[in-house]
Formats: sequence, structure tokens, C-alpha cells
Amino acid sequence: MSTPTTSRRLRVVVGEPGLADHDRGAEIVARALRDAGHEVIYAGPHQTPEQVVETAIQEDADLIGLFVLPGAHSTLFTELGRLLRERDADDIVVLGGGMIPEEDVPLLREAGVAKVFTPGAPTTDVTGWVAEYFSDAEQDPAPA
Ligand code: B12
Repeated sequence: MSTPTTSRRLRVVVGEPGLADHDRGAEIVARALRDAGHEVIYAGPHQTPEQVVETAIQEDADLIGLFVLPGAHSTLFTELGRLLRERDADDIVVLGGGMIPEEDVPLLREAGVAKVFTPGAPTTDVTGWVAEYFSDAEQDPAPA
């Protein structure tokens, strides 16, 4: 089976909402997405969900990728999902990163997070998942 590719140059907003100061992971992922040919807008740390959504709409983003400090994840992603729906922008795909407990992943999926990557996830897993989701073949729902 050939590796899924996407010729699309996606517009991706990457950031760390809330009080997270662990920006290394998000920066590495931002770099990997850029090296995979996507246009990355790095919103940086200490964003509110409102600011992230505003940036994503203004930048006509295809994808939002957020690192969240544990404990804040369910609140921040739930609010982000609500705002995206409210602004009719819930076609923007949301990815999560950080130390998110496995048992909380279903809740984040419900909040609209398409995929969560936890510490140690190879960046090729992130770029590979994005390529598969936006693959040229056809737009299939995100693999669970
Ligand atoms: C470096 C570090 C710091 C540095 C951060 C430097 C920086 N600029 O990033 C500093 C010193 C600032 C720091 C502070 C704190 N830290 Co700290 N820190 C770490 C440490 C040692 C390494 C984290 C790291 O950089 N990993 C390397 C990067 C590349 O990996 P990553 O962040 O996990 O990212 C990967 C995935 O999560 C995912 N990912 C991450 N972001 C994104 C974004 C997207 C869009 C996607 C798709 C994927 C993705 O993909 C990345 C690549 O695999 C970890 C321990 C550890 N080994 O993990 C503790 C740790 C994360 N810290 C911890 C804590 C508690 C704190 C403090 C609260 C301590 C304190 N009391 O002050 C503060 C909080 C500060 C804050 N407000 O955020 C705890 C968290 C515990 C928990 N369960 O939440 C850890 C696990 C240490 C521990 N064992 O207790 N920390």
C-alpha cells in the first residue's frame, strides 16, 4: 500500500493555549509540519481559545494544532470546539498534543479533537496522520 500523500499545502495554526510554558513540543511539531510542505502560523503560548479561533479564521486555516498543559486539556479543547461551531468554522481540523491521559482522549474526541499525540510521538506520526487525513486519494473520516 503506498504511503498516503497530500499535495495540498495546508494552512496550520499551532499554539499553546492557557498557561503552558512547554513550547518545545509544539515548536518541533510546527517545524515538522513546515518541513512537510505546509504553511505554519505559530500563534505561540498563552493564547485563549478565542484568540486561537480568531487567528485560525483570519488565516483561513485548514488545521489547528495545540499543545496543552495537562489538567487544562478538557476545558480548553471543549471551549475551542464550542467556539469553532459557534463561528461556523468547525470544518477546521483540530489536533492535540501534550501529556493527555489516555482515559481523557474520548472526551477530547467528543469535543472535536481529531487526534491526540502524546510525549514521545515521532513527528513523522503527526505529519503522516495529516497526510492521510488530507490525502489526495479521497477525504475519508480520520482513522480512530
Ligand atoms: C523541558 C521541561 C520543562 C521546561 C519547558 C521548556 C520549554 N520551553 O518547552 C520548563 C522548565 C519551563 C518546565 C516547566 C514546568 N514543568 Co516541565 N517538563 C519538561 C520536560 C523535562 C521535557 C518536556 C519536553 O520538552 N519534551 C520534549 C518535547 C519535544 O516533547 P513533548 O513536549 O512531549 O511534545 C511531544 C508530544 O507531546 C506531542 N506534542 C507536543 N505539542 C504538540 C502540539 C501539536 C499540535 C501536536 C500535534 C503534538 C504535540 O508531540 C511532541 C513530539 O513528540 C518534561 C518531562 C518529560 N520528559 O517529558 C517535564 C514536565 C512536562 N513538566 C512538568 C511540570 C509539572 C512542570 C511545571 C509545572 C513544574 C513547576 N512546578 O513549575 C512547570 C510548568 C510551566 C508551565 N506553565 O508550563 C511535568 C508535567 C506532569 C504532568 N503530568 O503534567 C513533567 C512531565 C515532569 C514530571 N515528570 O513531572 N518544564
